[in-house]
Amino acid sequence: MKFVKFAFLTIAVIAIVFSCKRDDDPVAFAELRDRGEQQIEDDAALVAFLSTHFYNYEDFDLVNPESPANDAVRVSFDTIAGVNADKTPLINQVEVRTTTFQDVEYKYYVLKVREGGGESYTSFDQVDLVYHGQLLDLETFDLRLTQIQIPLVSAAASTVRGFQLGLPEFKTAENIVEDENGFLQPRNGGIGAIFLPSGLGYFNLIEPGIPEYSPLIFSFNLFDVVYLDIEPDGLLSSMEDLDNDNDVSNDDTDGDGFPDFRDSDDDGDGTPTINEVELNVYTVNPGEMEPTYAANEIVKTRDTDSDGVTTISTVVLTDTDGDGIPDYLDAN
Ligand SMILES: [Ca+2]
Ligand SMILES: [Ca+2]
Ligand SMILES: [Ca+2]
Ligand SMILES: [Ca+2]
Repeated sequence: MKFVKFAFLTIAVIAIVFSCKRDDDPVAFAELRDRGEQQIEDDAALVAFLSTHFYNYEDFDLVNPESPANDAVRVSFDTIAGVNADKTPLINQVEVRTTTFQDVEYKYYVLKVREGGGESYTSFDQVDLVYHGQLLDLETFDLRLTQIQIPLVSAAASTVRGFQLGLPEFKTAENIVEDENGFLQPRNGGIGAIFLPSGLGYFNLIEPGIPEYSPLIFSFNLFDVVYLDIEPDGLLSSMEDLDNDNDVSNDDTDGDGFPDFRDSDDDGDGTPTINEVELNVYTVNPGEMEPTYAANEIVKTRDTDSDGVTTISTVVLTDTDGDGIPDYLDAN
């Protein structure tokens, strides 16, 4: 479900979670360390943090996570000490995830306060959220209190790997409602945090406020998603991860150095991809039957408006010579 965003909520700023920089930006790197050794150190630091800190779980209605009372509550952290000595440590509440990145086995941690009742998305889409980025000493390196739209992977820049992996575990808001002050508020969006080793963060890259080899904490409230088609060629970026390894940077059908998700002619045969697929848009009124799709027709997006009218956008991967390779990937 798409909702209208007010202009004041859509402040377009480049967030610090982009790890790739423009060519004219100065980039500073610290001396390169061994990824495997750094990971051992980072995981120990993360476990120590999670064992000695708690989050504001008492501010949330965890009996009814979908309660509107949770919608505007942000996750925050504090040390287990003094009057907070009896709090439950994060280590008892997070979920452990593993992933292989740059040939190293990484662990990161996910705190799911609420999964969210809206749409799912992939590591290659654009999320709309508020977030707080902190170091393990709880120093803030980035804070977005108004909604910001961040492409997890785009042609020019990508978020850190841990962000790409962690965010899609949460869903967007289910819908939007007007609050008592007349402002539109997202309802039942994902709320949580991710705790990342430096190897899934900036590693040896030195960013403002982020020393090299810093584990990172991001806490966030999810609102909306845009399914990205970067070039655009009619195929969502998420459809261009041909080997299904959750990485679109290594799928380059014609081997020209431009991965398919930002190559407007994937097979390099001189005919743009968008001319080698068939794009359809269907409008389904309430009570009407869904269209019957072709065998090689893929639904890209489905939006239902407030009148119950659903707009479905699809792409047909035509295969003219019937050899099993769709035309856009078939240079012959
Ligand atoms: Ca595309
Ligand atoms: Ca891939
Ligand atoms: Ca290519
Ligand atoms: Ca082509």
